Amino acid sequence: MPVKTATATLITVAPTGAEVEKAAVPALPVTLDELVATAKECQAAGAAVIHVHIRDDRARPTLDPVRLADTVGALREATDLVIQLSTGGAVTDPLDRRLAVLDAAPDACSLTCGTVNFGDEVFLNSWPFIRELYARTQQLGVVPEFELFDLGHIATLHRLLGDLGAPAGGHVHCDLVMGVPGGMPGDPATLVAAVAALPAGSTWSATGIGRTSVPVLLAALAAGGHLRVGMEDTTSFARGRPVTGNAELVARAAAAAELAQRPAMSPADARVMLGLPASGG
Ligand code: KMH
Ligand code: ZN
Repeated sequence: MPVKTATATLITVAPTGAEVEKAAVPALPVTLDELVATAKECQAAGAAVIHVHIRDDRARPTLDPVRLADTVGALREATDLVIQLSTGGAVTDPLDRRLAVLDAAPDACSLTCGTVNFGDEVFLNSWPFIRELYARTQQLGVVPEFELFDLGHIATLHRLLGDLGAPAGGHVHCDLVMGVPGGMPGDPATLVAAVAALPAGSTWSATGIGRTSVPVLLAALAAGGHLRVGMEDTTSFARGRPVTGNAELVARAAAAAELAQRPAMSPADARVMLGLPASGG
């Protein structure tokens, strides 16, 4: 069975991330109010999933458990989006804090399947950590999205599923994160190679970092995949034109999906595809 091609396009928005500085990009949503406002706009523009990193009062990345739980509650209250918390955090976050993200009871979480050079830093994901995080998602019923920054991460994903079995919800959904300096390049040939290596029956999205964002978006649509966009991944809408807000990235992705004859998927349909219950909480 090959990887699945859908008739609609799941759009995930990654609005904040851990790397972009608010001082450099004032449109970046960093407060809870800004995040909720962005989430509502992005849902209206066609997003079905939100990939969440949070910031502290000084706009620095944090994995504070109370803030995470408050964020999940506020997003549930204000939107129908599937709430996916980042367990990747920032490269400086300790592993125990990253494991504890699941205690905030999100619908879903990111789960990166390997270590990768990350610009001048290292994004550390050892096999024991990946295994422990995955086992916790299974125990707590949090649906993982497997983040794949390199082709070797796909081999680790196969090993993980072989060792520990199916994820919560029973469905494997992956996200190809392309164009990170140190990871796989964001080009069509690499995307096709990665998709060919994915587990049978899985679904996948792709995102391209920085200037690879539009080529990866177009390649993903052409190859039958889903999309992730957002200011975590790119702060430039076009050459010399900064992003003014996440919703315009979602709107562009939704328009491209429409053109590809696979319009944006609703949050309710995303829940069905990902194996989530009909409503969160
Ligand atoms: N901020 C990166 C170090 C994830 O969210 O799971 C990791 C990252 C992946 O963004
Ligand atoms: Zn992230």
